[in-house]
Amino acid sequence: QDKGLDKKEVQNVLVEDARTGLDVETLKKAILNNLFYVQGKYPEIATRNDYYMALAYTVRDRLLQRWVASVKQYLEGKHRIVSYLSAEYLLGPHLGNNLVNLGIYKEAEQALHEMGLNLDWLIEKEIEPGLGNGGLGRLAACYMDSLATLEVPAIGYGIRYQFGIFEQDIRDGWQVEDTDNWLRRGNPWEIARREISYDIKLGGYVQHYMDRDGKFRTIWTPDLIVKGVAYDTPIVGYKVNTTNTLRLWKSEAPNSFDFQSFNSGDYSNAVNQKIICENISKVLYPNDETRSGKVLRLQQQYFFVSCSLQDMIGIHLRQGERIEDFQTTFAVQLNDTHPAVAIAEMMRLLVDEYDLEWVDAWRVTTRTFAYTNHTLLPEALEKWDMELFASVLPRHLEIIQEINRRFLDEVTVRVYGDQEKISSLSIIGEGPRRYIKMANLACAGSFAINGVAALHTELLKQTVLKDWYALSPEKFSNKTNGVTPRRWMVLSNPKLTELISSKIGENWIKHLDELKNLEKFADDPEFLQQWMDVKLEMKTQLAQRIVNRTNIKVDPESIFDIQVKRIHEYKRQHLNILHVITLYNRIKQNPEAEIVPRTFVFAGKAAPGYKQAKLIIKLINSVGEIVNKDPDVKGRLKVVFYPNYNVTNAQKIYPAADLSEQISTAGKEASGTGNMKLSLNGALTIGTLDGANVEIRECVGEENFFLFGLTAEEVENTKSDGYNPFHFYENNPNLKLALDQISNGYFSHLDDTIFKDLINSLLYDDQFMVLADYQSYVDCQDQVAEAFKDKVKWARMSILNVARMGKFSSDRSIREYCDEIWKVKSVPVTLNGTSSK
Ligand code: CR1
Repeated sequence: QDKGLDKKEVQNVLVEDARTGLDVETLKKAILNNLFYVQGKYPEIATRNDYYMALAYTVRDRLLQRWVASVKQYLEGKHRIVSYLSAEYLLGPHLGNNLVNLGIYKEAEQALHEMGLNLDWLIEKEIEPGLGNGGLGRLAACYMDSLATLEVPAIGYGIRYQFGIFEQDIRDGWQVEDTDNWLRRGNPWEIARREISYDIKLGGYVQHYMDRDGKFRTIWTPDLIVKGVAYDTPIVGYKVNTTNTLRLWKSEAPNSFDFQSFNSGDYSNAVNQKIICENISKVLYPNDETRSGKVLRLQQQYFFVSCSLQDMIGIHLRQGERIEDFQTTFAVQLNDTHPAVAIAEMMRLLVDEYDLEWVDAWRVTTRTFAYTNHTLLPEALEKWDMELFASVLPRHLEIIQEINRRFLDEVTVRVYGDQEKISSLSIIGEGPRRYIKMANLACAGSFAINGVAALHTELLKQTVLKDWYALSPEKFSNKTNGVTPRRWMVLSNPKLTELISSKIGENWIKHLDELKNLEKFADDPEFLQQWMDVKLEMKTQLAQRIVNRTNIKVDPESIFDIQVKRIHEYKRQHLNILHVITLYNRIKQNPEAEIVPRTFVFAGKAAPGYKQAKLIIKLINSVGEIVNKDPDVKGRLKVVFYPNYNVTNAQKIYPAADLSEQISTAGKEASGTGNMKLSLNGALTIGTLDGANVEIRECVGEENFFLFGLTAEEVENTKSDGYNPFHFYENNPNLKLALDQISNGYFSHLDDTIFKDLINSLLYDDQFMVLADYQSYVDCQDQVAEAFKDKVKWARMSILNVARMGKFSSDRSIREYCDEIWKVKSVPVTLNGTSSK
């Protein structure tokens, strides 16, 4: 026996070896070690990418150590695990974020510096995984960060798309899409778990028979089987050991795939089958808040949901638990309806595969799932044509019909046979073609339903889910969205982070409410000056990027007026551009007019099939072309469309914003999260009473928020009173001039056809009340300009905004989900006897 050996000593030696140590010297050694043994290079011939990979593996080793400790700890006790089901995760680059969360950013910077390298260059080498469209996917990523930071056991499940959201280029002012081959240089952040895989059936037919014991049995004979393979990415919390798993499924041809028997020696057909299998996780659908009734999309949804549920059941049973108690091991959150087929799949697994009685299976299912709704837009509500659905998931159609039959039986009594209510609650829609309503499936099968901002939840209860609310009010609650201050402040805005911490310490990074301690410095002249200095520096950096990327020179002293988000009519980028044109016309009418210099920055992708959104991009660029080069303007106005908006670019843009444009038609933006990130980075908001704007304004104070426009209620009333946009056009000369210029080709080399559809839809339909809100918006913008003239006062408002944004941390959101929906507790993970760095 090695009695003389001090066990503690040995442990310390082991963990401080080159694989896991966190000090500068050890990091240096580890980087070189990985450069040599993973990349197979020595320093003289290593490329920048080799060094990026060496550093990434160095970081990954440290993540793995915590990951293993987390898994071990989770399996040792009995803890309820959060399972987040999301078709999208918009993660953003990992390297910088992992360095921040491990608490070794400075150390890594120093280590590289001593090796003659620069951390920023390596960070810029990373291609971000763009596995999401916009807010919904980014929210999932912020929530994964907060779950780990709050030490909550959690697994995120999704799809490992080989191609994420398209890359956007602008050519001749138009959006051009290019494929996003994000895996082309490999991915050091994932671990392929070849041993974790499941077979997924698709298509075919169903047979029922009675077995010898008189029990009804079901056999589903598919016409295709695909295999889902797990790819795991560790998600480490901020300065804690907790490292959760993001498990993304890749589709492949199954092992047993045998082209001999499958198609008697038809080799090319066999290859085709392989391609069909791999196609399922090939590409992310690039639509945001619109649905596409494509078979492949339903296959994607079912594929990842079935893999995930089979995986969870395996984890549950391996703990020695009974299948009937599944809900004690997992709380499963449905991120919108994209994974809602999980409710039918859970029933299938329990009834067909695990032999539970229907009522017992339904009890387990309805104690497992909770559903978050992310939009009120009717075009986003997922509906599947019943025949199409049956061709992909024949067994699930039967199950949904049975769920619906039992459900409507119960409901009929409760609504006293009110046919209108019954058909509104039915999971199956009637009409010339029958269809399946995924939101209704989600509501029927979930124990909790939530919206993503206070106003949104109220509108849900009053409109789209009205009858559901009447039926089960206790299921409903609001969970206002939040964003992670780690990525959106510490990583993206280190200067502001440092300045804030110099006054109030670093606690705010995990307890964002503590930002309120900044309020007492809002009148401190030195602090005000430092605040303005940081903002100017960030603006100068963005100006440099803008000129590099677009050749447009902008003035860092001007107002940086920023609207960055997906391009959509309801978000009203065209309202913003009408204001630009209005300012331009003021200058043209009087070149000496007093105009506070502004730089308008737009960024965002349009769904490739969304014509009006693409036209809006073209309009922004066309107006920019005229305004930016007009000598009368004397550089006072600049319009920039920054291409390829993604997480990487967002991190560079937010810190430089003075003004945050949150100008959606009231009642349309469920929450917004860009509004939170911009305000947290010191921008003041101009916005409508929509989504989380309402709560942001409540927090920052109405005197620090530029409010305009109709309320959600006024929008509805205006519409039901017979809204006539043409009336606004005829009666407002500035508005008329701007619209006429667009249609006449003033901004498009006299081509008077390009913007016709856009203008017609504004003049004769204007669903999103652009014309109704125009004057209120322009007036409000005039107040913005006036306020900006007093730089110190503006800075004071900016500080107060930041100080009062504490509520909008995703930590707060996740705490609410944990306490009120999931009923899960944190499980601190210890490493060498401690639970945090
Ligand atoms: C909403 O439009 C919200 C995010 C996250 C979007 C946006 O207002 O902030 O979700 N909805 O909750 C969406 O993508 C499919 O619906």
